[in-house]
Amino acid sequence: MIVQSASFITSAPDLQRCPPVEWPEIAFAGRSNVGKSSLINCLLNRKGLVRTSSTPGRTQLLNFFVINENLYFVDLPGYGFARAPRSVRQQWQPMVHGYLKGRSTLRAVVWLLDVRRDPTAEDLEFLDWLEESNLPTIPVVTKVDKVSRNALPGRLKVIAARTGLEVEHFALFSCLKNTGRDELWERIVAAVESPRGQGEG
Ligand SMILES: Nc1nc2c(ncn2[C@@H]2O[C@H](COP(=O)(O)OP(=O)(O)OP(=O)(O)O)[C@@H](O)[C@H]2O)c(=O)[nH]1
Ligand SMILES: [Mg+2]
Repeated sequence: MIVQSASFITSAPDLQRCPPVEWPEIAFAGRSNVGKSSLINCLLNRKGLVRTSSTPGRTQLLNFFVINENLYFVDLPGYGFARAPRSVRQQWQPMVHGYLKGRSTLRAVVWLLDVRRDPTAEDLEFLDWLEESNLPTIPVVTKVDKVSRNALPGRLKVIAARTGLEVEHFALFSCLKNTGRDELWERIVAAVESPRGQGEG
């Protein structure tokens, strides 16, 4: 994918205040601090476009980016940030679930897991919810630069076993090394081009 233009459009606090549906859309979801914003910057080749942070809970709204004037990326606030204020945690589910369920142009959810961490109960709960909602999901294991080549297959096995997904199903990614960028773009483009499957009625 050649990214000719990429820019931030707006932050929305809920589905109603999202920008008008105009283009196909891809959302990025996962635990706080898993690397969603970094991954978007890497896909777009724009280092500082999306704000990243070592402090979990950086992203608290639905952040819209427009790519090549024909595609939206949506950086979602992460879940599982225990130290976030209660008010933030209580808003998360209606905001994120409401958006994911209600956005007619959403083509897929890119769902991230950290290669070093075993998927948590919250990860599994979110995956279950995606499956129940019939939302096309592109699972990604990110930060693969953080484990050695030898350790990687073992980590992937654990992650696959816990999630019930096949190892081959995961796209592997590293923002640091630019690993997996082309493959993930291919899967995103395929999702954008295919009409939404079941669940759309
Ligand atoms: N080594 C390495 N570090 C990464 C990678 N991706 C992200 N990080 C680091 O992980 C931390 C969190 O990254 P973010 O992209 O801000 O994470 P996020 O998922 O957007 O976090 P929230 O907005 O809090 O939900 C930052 O310190 C990043 O530099 C990667 O592929 N490799
Ligand atoms: Mg973020």
